[in-house]
Amino acid sequence: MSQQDKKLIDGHPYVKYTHVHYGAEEMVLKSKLFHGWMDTRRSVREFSDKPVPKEVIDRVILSASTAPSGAHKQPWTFCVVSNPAIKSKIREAAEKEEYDSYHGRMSDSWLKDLQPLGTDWHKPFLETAPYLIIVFKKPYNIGPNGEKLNNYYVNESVGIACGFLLTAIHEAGLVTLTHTPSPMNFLAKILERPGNERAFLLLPVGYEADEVYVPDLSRKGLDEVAVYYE
Ligand code: IYR
Repeated sequence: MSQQDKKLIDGHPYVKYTHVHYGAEEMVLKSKLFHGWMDTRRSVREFSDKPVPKEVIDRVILSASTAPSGAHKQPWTFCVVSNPAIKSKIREAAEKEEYDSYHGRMSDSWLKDLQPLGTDWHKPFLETAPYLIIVFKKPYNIGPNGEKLNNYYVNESVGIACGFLLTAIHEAGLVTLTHTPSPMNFLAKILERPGNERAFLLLPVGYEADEVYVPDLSRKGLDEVAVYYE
């Protein structure tokens, strides 16, 4: 980047920014193709144990970490588990919580809503998938003197990063599942995370198993999800 592309504004460094521009037709086509591609993404609960190149995991995490965040604090940590013993520990703890959820903690209407998805407390994918990515949010950072430095819009920021992560995983030709065992504080314990990290989402990542069926669902149409004020 040449010198004239950078300048100080109010004493802070800025760089010149221009985004790529398309003609209207190409823009419509690109947005159409992207929607079509994103609409092929599905949550998958049965995984193959086929190995995945680690660099793909590194890259999807880097893509997730490009998400905007409150005051650019990037209040997230992505823990990547491929160690079979740790995966087993996570499965055991998650299934214990899920068993209790499915046998009393979840309401009847919640269980009824989940019936078409065929979920239950068994979570074999926690051992089968070659990688588990556990996303932690950081409500605060710890300063040099041990003081708490609050982050901002942490749920929004980490939620957006997870959206980017799902998109990057799909783009790489891999599948995942947004798994939210509840409560999920066992994850910070097993992974020995520092006190300022809270588990946010667990994503098994890999290839789908042979012959996987997913619920035959359709997505809401534009008229159901968007309201235009013209
Ligand atoms: N966390 C549980 C239950 C569950 C809840 C919802 I809402 C889902 O869309 C799917 C599952 C589980 O992972 O089985």
